[in-house]
Amino acid sequence: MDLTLWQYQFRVIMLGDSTVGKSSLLKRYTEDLFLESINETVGVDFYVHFLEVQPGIRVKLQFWDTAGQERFRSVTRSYYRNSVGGLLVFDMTNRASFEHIKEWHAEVCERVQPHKVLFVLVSQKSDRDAHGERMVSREEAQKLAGQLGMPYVEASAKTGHNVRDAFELLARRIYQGLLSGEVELQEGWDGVKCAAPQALQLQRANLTKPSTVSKNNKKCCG
Ligand SMILES: Nc1nc2c(ncn2[C@@H]2O[C@H](COP(=O)(O)OP(=O)(O)OP(=O)(O)O)[C@@H](O)[C@H]2O)c(=O)[nH]1
Ligand SMILES: [Mg+2]
Repeated sequence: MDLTLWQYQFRVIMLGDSTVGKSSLLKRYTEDLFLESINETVGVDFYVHFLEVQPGIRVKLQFWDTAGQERFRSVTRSYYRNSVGGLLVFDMTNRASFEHIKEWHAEVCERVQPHKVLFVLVSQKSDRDAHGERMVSREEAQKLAGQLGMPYVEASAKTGHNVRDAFELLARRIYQGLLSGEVELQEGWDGVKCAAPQALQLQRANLTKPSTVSKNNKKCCG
């Protein structure tokens, strides 16, 4: 079997201040590696991972790992528009990185209109909570995620805690958005690619069809 075969391709962007651990999250997810000293990202890096979102439905996840440093902002901004999903990352031991999340979110939303990016909020470096270094409580981060309308996950690229969950929660959210019509394929937009658009139409139609099970039940119960 050709392992590069996919039904869908989702483009996902990593966003958040410098040193929060965006590249480390991606390294852990795609290579199961963690490096204590890792180079800062210069401009944008690129990662790929394949995921089965449901049996038989294979998705190619293309990640754009942006540099958190302000001096690269004009480069990273050019990647917002063609992203369907984003991981908004802060470091739970760095209060300022949490306070900047609203700004990252507002900046992306403003620039992608009329498109929409689906997000997950990630509180990174959860391994440091055990050492009493947490500066952002779960409750306040959850409250912010609620206000911004996105799920919240606490993760550690160092231990691997919840890393897969964070990425896959986002991938499944995008897939559900596609099936429900919340996410639409559009000419000239590269956030989502679909190998067989007719198959998607069929899946959507099947979802909206009244269930035959309930019909049968009615008949049987009279
Ligand atoms: N303790 C701990 N350290 C981490 C974790 N994730 C990343 N780090 C460390 O944090 C530092 C910065 O990590 P990066 O992944 O380069 O951060 P980044 O967000 O990609 O930074 P930019 O590329 O500059 O935007 C490195 O020294 C990592 O080893 C984690 O989960 N726990
Ligand atoms: Mg980086």
